[in-house]
Amino acid sequence: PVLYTVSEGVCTITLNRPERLNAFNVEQHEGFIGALKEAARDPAVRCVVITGAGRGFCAGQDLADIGNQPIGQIVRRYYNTWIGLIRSLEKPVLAAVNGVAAGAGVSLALACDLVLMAESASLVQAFVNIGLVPDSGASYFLPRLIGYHKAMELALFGDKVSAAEAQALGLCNRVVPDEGFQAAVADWAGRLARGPRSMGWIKRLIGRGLERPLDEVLELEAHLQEAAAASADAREGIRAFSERRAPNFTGR
Ligand code: LHQ
Repeated sequence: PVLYTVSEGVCTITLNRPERLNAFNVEQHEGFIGALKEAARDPAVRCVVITGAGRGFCAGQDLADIGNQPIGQIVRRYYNTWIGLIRSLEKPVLAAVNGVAAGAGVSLALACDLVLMAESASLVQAFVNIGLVPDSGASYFLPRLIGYHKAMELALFGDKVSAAEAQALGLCNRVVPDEGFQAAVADWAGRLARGPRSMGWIKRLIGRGLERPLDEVLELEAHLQEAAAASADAREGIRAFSERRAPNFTGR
């Protein structure tokens, strides 16, 4: 239920249960977790794209295939695990939201570092519609991204938010016409895959910047600047600048 490809530094992970709008069952969770671990480990992977097969991105939990584990255990063992893997992966992760995202499918997109939406895609905080609560980080990401009152509006009413509204609210970076969507994703992914090693450290820093107090973030900046400056890519970047040419980064 998960497709995995690597090409020119771009790892594409495709949720692949299109008849259920790529809703999660246990097999898809396990495939997704395995794919994220492999992308983190493989030095040939410089950035990760997460997308969905067919007309949907991800409809959250498969409500017809919840399995027999207690719900709390499913959330902890699967959803919380892959949210943690996306955030701790030291490579940029791009959500290519090709179609509707609902419930934990929205959380998945919001946990990524960049979010592109096709014009016909939409986001639904579906949890309340079935009497549940936001999970997979929705209650962390939503108020940080759009503020308390908008987060409450979305979470309490569970209405469909169009791609255009999502962009106006700050829930995605860009909206792209459907016919140009794959090209726009490939363009951003290619730029990320040609970027320097420091992109992974930038991710760690901006993430900590959201969560931690200033003195701690200042210290982490000093620490990671030391690591970055010692990297082959920074040496190449500084050399290329003085030679007035484009740098050729290798991700090391
Ligand atoms: C689905 C689903 C789906 C199964 C569409 N499951 N079949 C964590 C842990 C444990 C428990 C609970 O939850 C969680 C976290 C969560 O994610 S809770 C939230 C779960 N997700 C939802 O409640 C979303 C339910 N789906 C919808 O509201 C709509 O399907 C959306 C808005 C996503 C799309 O609407 P439409 O574009 O109108 O498509 P559709 O409703 O016709 O769906 C197409 C097919 O996909 C349909 O099957 P069918 O056999 O009739 O073609 C749906 O039954 C199926 N499907 N979502 N989550």
